[in-house]
Amino acid sequence: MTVYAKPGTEGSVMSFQSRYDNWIGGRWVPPVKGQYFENPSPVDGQTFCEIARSTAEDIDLALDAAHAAAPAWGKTSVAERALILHRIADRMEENLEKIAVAECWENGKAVRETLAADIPLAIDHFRYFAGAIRAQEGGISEIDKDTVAYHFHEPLGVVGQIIPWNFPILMATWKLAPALAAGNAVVIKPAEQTPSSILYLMSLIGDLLPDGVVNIVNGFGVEAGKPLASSNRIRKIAFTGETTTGRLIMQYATENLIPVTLELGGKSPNLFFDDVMAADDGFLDRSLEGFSMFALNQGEVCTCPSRALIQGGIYDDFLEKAVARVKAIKQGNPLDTDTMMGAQASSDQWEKIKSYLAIGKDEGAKVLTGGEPADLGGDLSGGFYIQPTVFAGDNKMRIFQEEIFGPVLAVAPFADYDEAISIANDTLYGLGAGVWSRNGAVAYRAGRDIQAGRVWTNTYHDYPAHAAFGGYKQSGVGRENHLMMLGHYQQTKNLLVGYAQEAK
Ligand code: TXE
Repeated sequence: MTVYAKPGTEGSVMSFQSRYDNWIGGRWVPPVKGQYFENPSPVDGQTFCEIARSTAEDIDLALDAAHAAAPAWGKTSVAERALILHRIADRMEENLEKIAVAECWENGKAVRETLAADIPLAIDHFRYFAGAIRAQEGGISEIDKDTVAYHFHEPLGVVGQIIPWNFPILMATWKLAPALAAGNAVVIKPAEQTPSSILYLMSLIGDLLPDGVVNIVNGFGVEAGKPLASSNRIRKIAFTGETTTGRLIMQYATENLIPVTLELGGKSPNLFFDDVMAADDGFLDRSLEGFSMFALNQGEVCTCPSRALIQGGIYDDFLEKAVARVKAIKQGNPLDTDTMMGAQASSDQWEKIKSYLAIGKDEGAKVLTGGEPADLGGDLSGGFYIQPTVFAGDNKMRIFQEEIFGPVLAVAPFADYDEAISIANDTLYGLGAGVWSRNGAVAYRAGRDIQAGRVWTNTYHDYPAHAAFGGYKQSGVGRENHLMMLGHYQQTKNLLVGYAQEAK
């Protein structure tokens, strides 16, 4: 067990600056209006730095820098861009512990996850797209014996990106790596709840990129996000966040006729068929682990398996074991490597989750465990903690239909396969799902019948860079990760060439 020291205190592996300006054109640039906002850590509720509160003027400066950088960056060879992405990955790996502690302190998530998952996945993402861009090929169509159509991938130019607070570094990486690999210059606006870990990262890797290729402008949604998303100086906008905000982003983009990728909310079902309890072997244990995944990252995951559907024949027995498993989740100081569940990312999110605990109780759902905020006492008493909570109810309840984005699970039984699929699909969302069964045919059919962009089968919450990720229905537009992501950051140039010497 290791307990990391609080950033900036004696023995800590890293410290934040007390104030962060924007990162524009390869240097720190104060906000034009000179305003800053406070950034508290959800671990203890105390402000640890202040952040540029940017407006349209700052977005314009960042767009100027990006436009100045884009032509040259777009013309670099793919080998050169790939090398830079590899160098970024290497630098991050050398500083993994520091970035992991920064991410933990800013977001409240457990350091054992940032060390083992968030930051290693981010590093691998740069490496994956460094390889992907070198392997990408164009195409040739033979129109007739003298005429050839060549297809080239060209960058879009300058792109805008807006990210949320649940995985600050990983979400930045999911957007930056493919955009940069494809040769675009970027203006990115982090979430106001987690503005500093990406700036800390830039202080480590900023020198590896040409000036202006990546620009980071912080601030609030309407003040800084909207001027970026609605600017006619970007050729694409990529967004991750709430579905209602995604709708606005699409409206802004419509005005400028630019492509949009949206990664939005979810209410993912996790299905447990009777046969998971056929024997008390490793498979059952794995399924119980899959059940408890709703609490990973404090439930602040767009694919959080927030609805568990359990077949009638095993409902009581499986649930008894599963609830015991949830009770064993160790909640505590996020800087302690033994801690499995940390703090919710912000006081607003904490309040939202508490309101859903009340809603669930009011609508008659039964609390099987948890159901209250958690007071961890001592230095952590000002932090934003919630007990991992399991409700039993039915799929018409609000706690089954609305995205809570916290460690709150809603459980219901199903009688047979058809009912399982019908409940699973009875949602506005379609981002993720889980299926647990030893029967390959059932698992395969369920995977195809559930209307979601990602269905995990006998596993959950794996995020490899080379598997496509994105939503059906109200969960989004387009995909992230995987080679196909490059296409969202490129446009196709067709050269149609006639080689005939004589007149036609
Ligand atoms: O999201 P917002 P919030 C869900 C989750 C959460 C809820 C609210 O249920 O409880 O959304 O979170 C920027 N123009 N998800 O309020 O507002 C904003 O500054 C341009 C799911 O944080 O969508 C931030 O950078 N930008 C989700 C980003 O959008 C605007 C992850 C996300 O903020 C803007 C996060 C505007 N008008 C929340 N308004 C997931 N799918 O993973 C806001 N922003």
